[in-house]
Amino acid sequence: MNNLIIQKMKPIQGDITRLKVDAIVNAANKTLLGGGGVDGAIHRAAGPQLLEECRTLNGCQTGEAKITKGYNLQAAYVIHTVGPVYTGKPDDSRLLSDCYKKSLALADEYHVTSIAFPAISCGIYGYPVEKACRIALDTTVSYLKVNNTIQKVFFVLFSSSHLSVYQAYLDSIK
Ligand code: AR6
Repeated sequence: MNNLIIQKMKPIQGDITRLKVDAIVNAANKTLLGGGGVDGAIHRAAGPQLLEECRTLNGCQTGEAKITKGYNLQAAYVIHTVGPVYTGKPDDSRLLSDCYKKSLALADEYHVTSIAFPAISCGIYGYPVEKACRIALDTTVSYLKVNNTIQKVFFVLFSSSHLSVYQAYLDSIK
């Protein structure tokens, strides 16, 4: 059972803005009006229409997700989610798990079959990647066990060290 699910999940190294998938996920902030890191890269690649649509959304709470079109991206949709700023408190993991759950549920609602996640909260928001990786992968496995629309989930890591962390954890839960 786990193996069939895990075959749908693929960690890769690269730039998420270049991926040909139905939806890419943005690690945004509560304003949804752009920022640094992957958020800045997605807005640059999608073009100014993305910001225009984001302005109509009235922001987003931590652990929630909202969807827009992808504009100049290869992806049809961008799912914007707001990860927690890492504090070391129990709420961190719940909120980070919510980001994955809510993003996957929104993707399903829009009949998305392939989706790509960055390492939400692992940059500017300071979440240790070893901890965040377990939450990302465990939450996705649980979701895919009970929802069959999404066929492929990419985890797009910027560095080879982050890729190794993801690959090792995925191998350990096979
Ligand atoms: N493709 C894939 N991963 C990337 C890319 C890319 N093009 N660019 C960066 N990363 P961060 P956060 C990695 O800081 O921690 C923004 O200003 C990066 O190496 O983008 O959730 C928002 O507006 C790291 O591993 O997101 C918020 O204010 C991961 O993506 C704040 O940053 C996430 O790093 C959100 O912080």
